[in-house]
Amino acid sequence: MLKKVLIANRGEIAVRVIRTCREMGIATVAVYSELDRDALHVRLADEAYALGGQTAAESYLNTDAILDVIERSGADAVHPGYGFFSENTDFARAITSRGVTFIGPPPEAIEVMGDKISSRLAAEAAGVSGVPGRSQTLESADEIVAFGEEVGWPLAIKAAYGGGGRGMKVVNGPDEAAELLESAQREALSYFGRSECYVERYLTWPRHIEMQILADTHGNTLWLGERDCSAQRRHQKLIEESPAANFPDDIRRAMGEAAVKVSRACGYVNAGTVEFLYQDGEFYFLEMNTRLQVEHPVTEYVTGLDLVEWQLRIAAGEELTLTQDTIAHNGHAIEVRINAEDPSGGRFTPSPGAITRFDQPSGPGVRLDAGYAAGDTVSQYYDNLIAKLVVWGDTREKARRRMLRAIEETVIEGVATTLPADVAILTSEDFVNGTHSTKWVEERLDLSALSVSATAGAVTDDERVRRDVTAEVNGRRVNVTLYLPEGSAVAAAASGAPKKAAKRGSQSGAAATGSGSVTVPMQGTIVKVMVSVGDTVEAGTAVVILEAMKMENSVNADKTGTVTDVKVAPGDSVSAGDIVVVIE
Ligand code: MV4
Repeated sequence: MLKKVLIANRGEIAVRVIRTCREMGIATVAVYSELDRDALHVRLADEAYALGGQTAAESYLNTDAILDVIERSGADAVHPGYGFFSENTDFARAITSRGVTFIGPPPEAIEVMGDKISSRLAAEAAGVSGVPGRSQTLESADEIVAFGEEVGWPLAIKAAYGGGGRGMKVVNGPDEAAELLESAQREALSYFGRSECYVERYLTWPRHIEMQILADTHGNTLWLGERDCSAQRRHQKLIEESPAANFPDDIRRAMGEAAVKVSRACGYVNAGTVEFLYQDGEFYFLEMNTRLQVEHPVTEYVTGLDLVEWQLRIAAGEELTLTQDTIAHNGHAIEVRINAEDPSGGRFTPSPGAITRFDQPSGPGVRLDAGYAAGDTVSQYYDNLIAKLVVWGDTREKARRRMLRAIEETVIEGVATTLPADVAILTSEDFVNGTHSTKWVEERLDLSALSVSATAGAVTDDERVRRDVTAEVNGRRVNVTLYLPEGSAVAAAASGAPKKAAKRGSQSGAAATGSGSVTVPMQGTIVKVMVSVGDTVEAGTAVVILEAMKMENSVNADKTGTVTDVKVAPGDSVSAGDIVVVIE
């Protein structure tokens, strides 16, 4: 078995991995950026090492710093979580060449599934079809027109080397083909560095259903059941569930077997997910996610398995002790993502800041995977997922009601959260009936009346005599407890960090007036520009959408006024601090 695992991640997924390691008696090594010195994953790990830096690029994506910590800590394996290094083959090869185990798939499997054309070809070779289309790069718009005449409209043009929802264009008829091909290629080049695109039929009301698989190094590959992730907005999932509603058993089995074929075709090992679009009783291969996913707990609830435990056991070379017909599929699980975002008016504006109060739900059938506790700060630099709330019930309706009860018990103050939007989804007729699709939140669900404000809770100010201080000794985190005279300057200084954080949070609730030169907080790509010169904007409204680290973030007006300059266009790359819009 593995002895010491370094978790190259932060937030709830780092906490999730640490928990299973502790249960298995495996030592854990956390790494942290300057902003995460006191983060929950750091507090829970056996050892923690500073990476330095604030942004992800400076810290959690700093290969040299992480390789150095691997060496210093003596970790024999690395769990990458999701995001960051989870699908980075250079990183996987770098650690493997040092004799350290990468807790994930072989790099070759990541590569095959890394682009749409090669993954589509691999799936097809295994007898699993994607959406009807052409598995070749488009050379001219005539090919689109010919394909449309053959199979009918609409069609989708997709980036061959893309991912997520970026760069997809819907072509409604032959006259749109040339212009949309050109813009799809231009966007593909700017997002992904390669302009190649291909075409397939466009499904107008699909559900996103994905199949969890587990594969060991002994040739055993099993499917564990599906997750319906159709409740999403701008390719950010909001709610996931298993089993999918109105999803027949024979289709489940066929999808499971298809997922196993795709996994085998790319030599997959470890936990993975095969994504499908499902419409009118047919499913189509979309892509494979070669990592543990955010929504894995719903599968854990219905199967009773610990997916992280199996990742670790598989990485250690163990053989699966399960067989396909002994895998349980009990009851129904639902997960809602609690993000630090303000869903008012359906806008989902990032709401970083200090969490001043966090009352966690509990009781029967409730699981909360949080990356933060009260007093912790959600930084603008990272994914703003605070926690995942997961419930189990023996039927879908019982799980849905249990989720509403658990949300009622949850109180988060200091930052706005997506919970009000989750309640709107869970209580809507389409969700109750299971008739929602991937386009439903954006096209049918009306969130315009939603209005929430980040309430800043009272900051407790009791002076304690005991002081717990975190120090770094040669870059390694150690906790020191000081007992100091009440009211002394040292005692006040030592208690400064949490109080400062709380004050920042309460200020962020108020709409402060800025300079009017709106800047982006991090490096990324502009995906949408919402204002033009001459528009009147109010402080707090989104002016551009910035994509960074696979997340779309809205960048907001910092004051009320008239737009006098727009410095960016969709597809532009920007660096932290770049001015995008000027308001006077
Ligand atoms: C599609 C589609 C309809 N027809 N392909 C968007 C993300 C990318 N990975 C694939 N996506 C889609 N591909 C065809 N031929 C609809 C989507 C889609 C979608 C897919 C999964 C989850 C959410 C989605 C939201 C909008 C569109």
